[in-house]
Amino acid sequence: MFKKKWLLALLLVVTAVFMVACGDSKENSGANASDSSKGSENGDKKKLRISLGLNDQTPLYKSSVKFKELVEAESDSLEVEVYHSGTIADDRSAIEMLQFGTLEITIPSTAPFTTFVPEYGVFDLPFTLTSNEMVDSVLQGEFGDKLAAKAESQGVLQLAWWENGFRQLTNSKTPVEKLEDVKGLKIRTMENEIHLAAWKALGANPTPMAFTELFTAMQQKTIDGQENPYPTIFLEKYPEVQKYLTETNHVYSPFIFLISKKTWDGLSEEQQEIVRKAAIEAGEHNRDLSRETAKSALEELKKQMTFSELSSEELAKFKKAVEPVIEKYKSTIGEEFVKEYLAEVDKAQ
Ligand code: KDG
Repeated sequence: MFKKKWLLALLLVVTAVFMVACGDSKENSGANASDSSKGSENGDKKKLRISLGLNDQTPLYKSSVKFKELVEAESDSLEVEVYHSGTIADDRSAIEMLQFGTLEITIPSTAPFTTFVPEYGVFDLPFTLTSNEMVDSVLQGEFGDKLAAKAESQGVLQLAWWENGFRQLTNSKTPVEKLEDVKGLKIRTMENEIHLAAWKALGANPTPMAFTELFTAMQQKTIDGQENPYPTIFLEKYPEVQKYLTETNHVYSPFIFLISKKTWDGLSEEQQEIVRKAAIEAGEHNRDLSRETAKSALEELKKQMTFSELSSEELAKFKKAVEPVIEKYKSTIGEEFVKEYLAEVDKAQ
C-alpha cells in the first residue's frame, strides 16, 4: 500500500513538473515562434533616434516620419523618434555621434561626409549631374551601391540614397545674372573644401558654416548669400532674409541615410531587414516628394524673391570657371574613382 501511495505521489510530482516545463516552453516557443522583432515580454523597445538639420516642413522630415511608420508597422520592438532643425546636433557632430554609438541615425548631405569618406566628394564636382534622370541612373545602381559601401569603414552604414536636390544661389545684395555679379559676395558653403574652392573660382568670398548657423548668419548679414535646393530655400523661409534668387543648378546634393554600426550590430537580422527595407522605401517616397516640392517651392519663391536665370553664355562661363576645381580635386577624391563616376555620368547623359 505504502509503495502504491509513494508511486502515486511521484507520478503527481512528475506530471506537475512536466506541465510547468511545457507551459514555460509554450510561452517561450510562443516568443521564439514570433519574429524576434516583436516586442519582448516586458515590452521594452529599441529606440532609433533620427537627427535632421532641416525643419519639420521639409520632404526630409516628412520622409523620416514615413520611415518611422514603416518600421513601427513591421516591428513591435523598434521605436523611431525624429528630431528636426538640428536640435540634437549639426551634421558633422551627428555623424561623429553615430561613430561613438551615442546616436542611431542621421540623414545629412554628402558634402559634410567627405571629411569621413572623400569619395563622396564626386557629388561636389560642379555641373556634373544635371538632371533627375542622370541622378537616378548614377545613384540607383552598382556605382551607388559601391560608394555607399565605403561608409562602413567609418563606423556607419549608408542604407539608402535620399534627396536634397539641385542647389541654387540666393543673396541679399544683388541680382546674379552673370558670372561677374558673383564677385565679392560672401557666400556660405557647407563644410566642404570643394564647395569652398568652387565659389572662390566663381569670384565669391565663401565661408564654410554648419547648416544650424545659416539662418542667423543671413539675418545678421554676416554673410550675403548661400546655396541650397528650392525646398530648403522656401521651407526654411529664406525669403525673409534673402532678396535675390538665381537658378544655377551648380551641384546635385544627395542626402544619405546613415545608421550607427554599433546600433546596427545590436539589431536582430529581422530588425535589420525591417530597417533597411523601410530606409529604401521611404527614400523612394522622399525623391518623389522632393521633386514635387522643388517645383511648387520655385513657384512660391518667384512671388517672394527677385528671380534670375543664367543665359547659356553665362552658364558656360560658370562651368569654365570651375573646371580647374574639378581637375584639382580629382586626386583628393581619388583619380580612379572620379574617372568611374564621370564614366557613369557620361553613360547617363
Ligand atoms: O539635414 C540636412 C542639413 O543639415 C544639411 O545637410 C542641408 O544642404 C544642406 C546644407 O546646406 O547644409
